[in-house]
This record gives sequence, C-alpha cells and structure tokens, in this order.
Amino acid sequence: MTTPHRRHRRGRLAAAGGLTAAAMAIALAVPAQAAGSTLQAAAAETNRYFGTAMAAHYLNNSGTMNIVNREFNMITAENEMKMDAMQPNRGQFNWSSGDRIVNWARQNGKQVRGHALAWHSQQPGWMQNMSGSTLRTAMLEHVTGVATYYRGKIHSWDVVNEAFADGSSGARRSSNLQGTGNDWIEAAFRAARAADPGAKLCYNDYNTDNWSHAKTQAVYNMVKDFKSRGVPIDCVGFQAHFNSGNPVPSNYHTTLGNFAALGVDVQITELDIEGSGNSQGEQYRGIVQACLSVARCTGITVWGVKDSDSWRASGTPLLFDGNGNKKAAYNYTLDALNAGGTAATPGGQTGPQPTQQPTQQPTQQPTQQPTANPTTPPPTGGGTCTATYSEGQKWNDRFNGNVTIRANGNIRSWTATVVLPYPQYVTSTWNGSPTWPASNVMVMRPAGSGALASGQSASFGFTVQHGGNWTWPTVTCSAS
Ligand code: 9MR
Repeated sequence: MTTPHRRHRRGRLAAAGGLTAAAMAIALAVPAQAAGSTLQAAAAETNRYFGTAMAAHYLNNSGTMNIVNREFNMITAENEMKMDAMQPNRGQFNWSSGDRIVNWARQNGKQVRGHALAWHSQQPGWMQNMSGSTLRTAMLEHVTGVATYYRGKIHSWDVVNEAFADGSSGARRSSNLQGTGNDWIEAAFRAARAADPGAKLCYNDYNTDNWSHAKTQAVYNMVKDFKSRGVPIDCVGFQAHFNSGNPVPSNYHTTLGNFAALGVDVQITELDIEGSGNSQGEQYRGIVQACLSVARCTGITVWGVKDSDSWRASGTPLLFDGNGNKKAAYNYTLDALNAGGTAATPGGQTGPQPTQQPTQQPTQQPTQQPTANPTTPPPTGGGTCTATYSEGQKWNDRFNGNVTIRANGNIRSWTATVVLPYPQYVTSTWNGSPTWPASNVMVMRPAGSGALASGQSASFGFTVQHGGNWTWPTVTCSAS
C-alpha cells in the first residue's frame, strides 16, 4: 500500500461514518497538511459531502463499486427513482430498482439524494397524456407516495426538476404539469414536506449557473417568492452539465452566493464537464472553488463514475476513465477540495422535525406575546423569522400545537405556514388570523400589527383533529 497510513485512516473514517457529526469533527480537527486522500474525505474537511450518480447496473461491476464506496458518501439514483420507474402503472408503485440503490447506500454508510419526484420528462406512459386536475391529482399522489415510502431515508429530494424554459424568456417550460396551473411547483413542495418532513426539499435545474442568464434569474425569483410566502423549499440544485458550448461561468460563485442569501442550501447535483486533460481539470477546480466559497453550498455530486458510464460518454466528462483510472480532472478536484474554503453550514429544514419538539414547552412563551411589545415597533423591517413548533395538550382524537415566531432582526410583520400531514385538519385557532390556501395548509398571520424587534417573539396556537396520524404539523415562517 503506497498511501501513507495517516491519510488512509482519514479516508476510511469519513467513509464509514458518512456525514455524521463525529466523522466531521475528526475530519475538521486534522491539520491542513494531512490532505484527504479521497473525494469524500477531502470534502468532509469543510463539512461537505461528495456524491455520485449511480445506476443499478453499477452494482454488477465490482471495480466501479469499489470506486463508489471509496470516493463518495452521497448517492443519487441515475434513473431508478424517476416517475416512470417508481409508478409504472397508476396506483401501482414499483420500489425494486430504487430500493437496490437506496439499500446499498444505507448499508455502506452513504446518504441518498432523491431524484426526482415531479418532472416533465421520464413520466410513465399513463401520465404523459394526462392534463388538468386529473394530472394534478396524479402528480401529488406520486409525490406523496414516493416521499412517504422513502421517508427518513433521503437527505435531499429533487422535488421538482427542470421546470423552466431555456433561452431568454425566463418563462416556465411548457409541459403537461405546467398546464395544470402555475402553482403546481409549490403544491409539489407542500406535498413532499407533508410526506417526509425530515428531507431537504430542492428545486433542481440546468443552465442556471450563469448569474446573468434569464433562466437563472427566473429560478431565483421563484425561490425568493417561495421563501417570502413560506412555501417549504430548503435547497436549490444546480445540475452543472458543461461542455465547450456551455463552459463553467466565471460568475458561478456569485450565482451560488445569491441563491444561498435567499435562505436555501445550494448543491451541485449532476456535475460533468466534457473535455480532457488539464483544461477539463481546471474547470472542475473552478466548480469546487465556487462551492467552497459559499457556506451554504453543502455538497457536490458528479453524474456518474467512469466516462464509459456517462449519459454522454463520448464527451469523457467524468473523473475516472473507462478503466476506472483517476483522470487529471480527479486530481484537480481533490486538490481543490483539500485547499479548503469556507466551512459549510447547512440550514435546517424550515419546519421542525417531529422528534425534535418535546423539549420546547408552550409554558415558556406567555411572556413573549405580541401584545407585550406593540409599544416599541421596530422602525424598519428586513429581518427574518424562525418558527418553532411545540406540543400542547393531547387527547385521544386531537392535540394542541403552539408556534413561536421569533424575529432575527427587526421585522414589520410575519406569515407562518402550517402544513398538516394527511388526514389531519385544524378545528380551532387562537392568537392569529388564519387563511386556507389548501385543505392541508393553514397560513397564519398576526391578529395585530405583527411588528417585532430583533429577538422578540409572538405565538399562536391551534387544535388538530389527527385522524390517527400523530406526526406534528410542519411550520415555516417568513418576515417582511
Ligand atoms: O443520465 C440520465 C440518462 O441515463 C437518462 O437516459 C436521461 C433521460 O432523461 O436522464 C439522464 O439524467 C438526467 C437527469 O435525470 C436530469 N438532468 C439531466 C440528466 C442528463 O440528461
């Protein structure tokens, strides 16, 4: 074995532990000169993951699987969890191909990016000719069915994939899903959140890398709008498929940073760059550097292992050649990861997790009612808010929930969105003014002015008829 023992040991630690806090703490504690000898170990030095797409046929190739196991700690199924694979006949889900990949990943300490819940492409035949409310219902049933089945096993879901048009229009892509109404994307996100509150929910697209492109701006504006209205979005995926006609833009760090500033994680989700030699390597380095310059750029995934497995094999776009040898692009990538950068600080999900709530008792909150502070309204807004759910009283058939809204910076007002998992519904509310954009969504606004100075809190509450589902509702908050 030619690898120095110390370096080898670090790689194994990160591989065995995935992104556990312990593994990261160990990785972060290692001096800079002890460079990570694998992609996952080097990425873990700045608290990031390094992933690959994986097709089911990789499992039959031990050489490829050795590379996957050694180098990567995040797995995306290349095709096996798409709509056509998951629900080949309406109402009849087929988990077998997705399970092979998810199970292998979990058994080997890897995390999983789910790809993709709703997309105009790779729809099963029965869905392709659907339209209107029939399609909307079928799409939501698909999102709910798949996200529920994989609940708790997915790090991030690509909830909606490629919904914007290319070119200068900045418009949505026309598709059967778009034809069901402009709100189809947010409906998909709400359904995904209700089905798996623990997964980060991403919008994923390509040609969104250059900050000055209309498509980039259009996606940015959608995410900004979603955040302002409390639509549950946690991350934006940048596919990052590049070639000579579509090179890595020099302003990539600007794009990633601007999206992150909206309050979402950003992830490079399908990286491949056609080319060879040093020029290909330099472009890979540019991507790594852009990600490492943005704290909320939390990980990079390449779209396959060996060039020969790529969806565009003739462009030799990946990090390993057809024999599994490391290319120059691999070395550039590893070196750029080892050079370090801003440590990643992933955001939490915008709604609390069911298991995280019991410590936050509503009894702590009465002194922080909105009525306690209307005499000192902040002069300006601009802050953000955090919504925290806490359990209230429980009965056989219903429970009370309390939500604390805390201002981070002065805010003029706030809006909280409560998403209820099926079949729950709200029977009463207090200390707020509710509206109902969907049967399982309550939007709560302050009964009074809603102004809070930085650090101040307000609270509201509600009673839920749970119908046997004891999962707590998820709550998000936006401020003005
Ligand atoms: O790599 C995937 C390829 O095997 C499939 O034939 C193709 C079908 O659309 O999808 C490829 O993956 C795509 C991904 O799901 C979404 N972004 C673009 C990827 C490359 O086409």
